[in-house]
Amino acid sequence: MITQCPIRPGHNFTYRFNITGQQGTLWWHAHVASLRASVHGALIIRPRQGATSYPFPKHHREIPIIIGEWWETDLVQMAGNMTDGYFGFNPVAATLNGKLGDLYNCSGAMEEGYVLEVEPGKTYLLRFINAVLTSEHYLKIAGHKLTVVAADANYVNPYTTDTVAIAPGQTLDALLVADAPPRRSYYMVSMGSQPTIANPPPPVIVTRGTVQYRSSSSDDHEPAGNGVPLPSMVPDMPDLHDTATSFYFHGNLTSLHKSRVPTRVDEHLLIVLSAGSICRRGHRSCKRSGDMESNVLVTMNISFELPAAAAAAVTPLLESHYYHRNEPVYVTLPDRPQRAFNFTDHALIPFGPKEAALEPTGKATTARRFRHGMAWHGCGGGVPEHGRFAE
Ligand SMILES: [Cu+2]
Repeated sequence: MITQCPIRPGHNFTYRFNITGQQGTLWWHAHVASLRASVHGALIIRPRQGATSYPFPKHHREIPIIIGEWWETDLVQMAGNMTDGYFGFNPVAATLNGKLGDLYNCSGAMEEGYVLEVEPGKTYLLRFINAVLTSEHYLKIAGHKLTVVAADANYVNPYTTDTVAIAPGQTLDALLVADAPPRRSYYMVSMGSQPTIANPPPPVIVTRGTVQYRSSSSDDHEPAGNGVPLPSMVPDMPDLHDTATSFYFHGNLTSLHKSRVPTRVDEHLLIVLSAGSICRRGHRSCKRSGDMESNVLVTMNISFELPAAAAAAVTPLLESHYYHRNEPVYVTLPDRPQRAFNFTDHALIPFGPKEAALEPTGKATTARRFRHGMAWHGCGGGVPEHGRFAE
């Protein structure tokens, strides 16, 4: 509903677009309701000059690895319920390239896991995509390190780590050198982190595949010593509620290219990513803080409303902007949050009446016009109390 109406079932749509200044991994996905959980795929942008122009050591093969989720919920209905303020939905499992892995036993037998076959001594470019709906994932491969070389189709200064943190929607390209003893296999584990400790706790969503070494001579596959095969090596995962690992991981990613920071600023905006509430059924006042009289809304100073609800005709936002300028379809995205307070002070807002007073917000179909070439300074922050929306 920004640049086009949804593609109807059985119809198709061709996108033609220029890719400028980006190389690496992106992904495509459905944007209706929560359908992106199951309708998605990798989009790989290779350098036009060929493989020799990668700014990192040569790799033998490249392999996309999509972290996904298994839902047993109607994803369209779920999005409707979330719009209604009900957020109690969870996936039942995670997947690596569509495979559940041996931690799951859905049909009476251990589920198949994703297998990454490698040759000793070779280097692999793994293109990780986090296609889950809301969870950041911690991913580790036992006995191996990963060197991150790109994030979201931008090269980064190579960063070597044993744990990668990948936010929902994010991509990371990382080099894996197959340099571990080849006689055993190694688990690749991906686990959804939980920034806040909730009551009741949501299920732990974790999946695993294996890295296996292909041998040149048959005796490499012989079990070690007394005939018992070595068990797959398991990585030590970060704590489920550990947020520091993600903080340091992302803090250590720096762009390979020098970026030019504008020295002149034309407009200042204070944009707060937060959660507020509105009263149900158009009431002016109501009980808040989770009461059923109000709905929870995520906001960027204001919450988003689909243009269909604001205008009589269903017109994508950009189209209505260009062709129907006089129709009051959208309002300007506000410069500041509706209520200002110390957004970083945990103690300021206990869950209760004090928070209820700060919660009221609004929703609208908003657009903001910027002059081409102008610089704007956006200063933003999240509200830690609403950790469930921290993504
Ligand atoms: Cu999207």
